[in-house]
Amino acid sequence: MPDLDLLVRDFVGRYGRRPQIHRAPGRVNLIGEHTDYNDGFVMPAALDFATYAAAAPRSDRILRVHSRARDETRTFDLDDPTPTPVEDWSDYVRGVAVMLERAGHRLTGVDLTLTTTVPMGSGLSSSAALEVSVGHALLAAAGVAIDLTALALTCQRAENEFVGMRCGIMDQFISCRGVADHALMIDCRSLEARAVPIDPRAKIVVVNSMVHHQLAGGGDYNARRRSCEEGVARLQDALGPIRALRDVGPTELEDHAHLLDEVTHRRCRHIVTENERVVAAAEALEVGDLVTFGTLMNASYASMRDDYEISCAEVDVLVDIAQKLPGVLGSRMTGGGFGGCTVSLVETAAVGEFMATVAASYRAATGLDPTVFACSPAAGVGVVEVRS
Ligand code: GAF
Repeated sequence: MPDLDLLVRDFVGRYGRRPQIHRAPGRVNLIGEHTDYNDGFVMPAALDFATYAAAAPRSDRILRVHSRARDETRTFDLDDPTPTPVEDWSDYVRGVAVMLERAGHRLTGVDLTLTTTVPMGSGLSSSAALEVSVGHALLAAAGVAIDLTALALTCQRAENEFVGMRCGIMDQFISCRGVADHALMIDCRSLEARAVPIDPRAKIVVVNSMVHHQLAGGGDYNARRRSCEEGVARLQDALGPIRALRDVGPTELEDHAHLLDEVTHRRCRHIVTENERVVAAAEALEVGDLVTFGTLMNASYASMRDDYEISCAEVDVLVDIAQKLPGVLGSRMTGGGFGGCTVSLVETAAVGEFMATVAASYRAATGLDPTVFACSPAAGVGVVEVRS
């Protein structure tokens, strides 16, 4: 938790009145990577790391937003007829405002100050935490009753259509609807979600590889998405009107592999097998079968590395170290990929030793100094009371 008194004092000093504070968490995904935009299944948990938006309404239609992390302020007019991205952090703020208005909400001007504890560019969904905290603040300032699933969809749209990153719904959904001490098994087609408790015999440990992860431009990420669309287009000829890779099973895919080029086949194989792994993993966690859950995490990683090709050399080293340490049930990269963080499920009694050993071994192997966090799943977006 950042110093919220300081955030309030900063806000009062800057804008001359008291704010309401909106907190939206980052996330770690336990299993189900790149399946969300294929209408499939994912299983993330919200984190203690969060973005905090201090906000107070104005009497006009101006949005003024200060980022404490960057020490920069931007001002937008909600009545600007041609809002244009400027390719920095403020696009997430403006994009959310634009999409909320397009969804039919009449916003009021707002003064905002942002602060965050989500490590940026580390695959823990700092962008969604920013979008959701701002969206929640803007709706509250306008006096609109907040539907959390609709807010998640609007924030995703801001990222897809304003920022230009064709992300799925996972990050915004978990930031809106996360449940403390639980992961969410989300069906990204129906948007139904069930909360699965994290077994107290194990802890989620996140390790930041310190290899920078940059998805905002969308290049490699969007290319993976295009491969999936290409796969669907080709398989449709044989399988009939399938809407997404969600509608294809592993056997069906193999039976029609000749319709796909080698790379597209591997991309599709990751998605269809990953969907099966998520379903099995949720069932395993629900019956307390942590060994099966961990084995599925390891298989998910192999598939991300070999078929989807979204890992990198340093993360391969980190996962390899983690998977061999005592008490580790499973370990994999989490998030969009190309660097960022790993997630490991570690027996509670072994967590202390794991945290020390994984850091030292990774440092020795790569010269990089990782950060390591033991995490307890947090709740989704909400207002935080500050008494001072
Ligand atoms: C990023 C995206 F934003 C998500 O929608 C998801 O696709 C994830 O990468 C990969 O699982 O975080």
